[in-house]
Amino acid sequence: MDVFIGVGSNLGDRLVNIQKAIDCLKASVGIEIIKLSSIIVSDPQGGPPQDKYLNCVIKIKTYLSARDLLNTLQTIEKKLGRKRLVENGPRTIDLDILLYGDDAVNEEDLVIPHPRMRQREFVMGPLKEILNSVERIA
Ligand code: PH2
Ligand code: MG
Ligand code: MG
Repeated sequence: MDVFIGVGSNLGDRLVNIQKAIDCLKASVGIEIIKLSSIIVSDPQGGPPQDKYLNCVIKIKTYLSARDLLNTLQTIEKKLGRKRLVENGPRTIDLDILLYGDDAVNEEDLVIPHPRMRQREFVMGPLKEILNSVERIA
């Protein structure tokens, strides 16, 4: 399945956090990284006053179900020190499933496509960059 993951960080060394998340994804069984977008700086949207974010989008191929992928992403978030304190508050790393093929999922803790992605330029910009890029030949 082709899957797009939204990545955000605004706590600690943001670039290192994103690099570590990519390394963890690479090391995960059943996940292959296909493309990385540029990493952009973005103003925080929602939540308490907080520092600017670094955001990017990653395209992967996976045979994991959406549920198993969510579990894997949450394990990586915890490993990198994510603590859920305030809604939309500062975070070392946030890994969100944006699109899971053409599938729609509507469960209490998992909604795909990501319900707020269309209003978020820090998601749509990097996502479009990947979608508009040309597949590599050989
Ligand atoms: N994530 C949020 C809330 N607000 N703002 C920016 N700029 N980038 C984010 O990744 C972000 C946010 C909740 O996940
Ligand atoms: Mg998020
Ligand atoms: Mg999240």
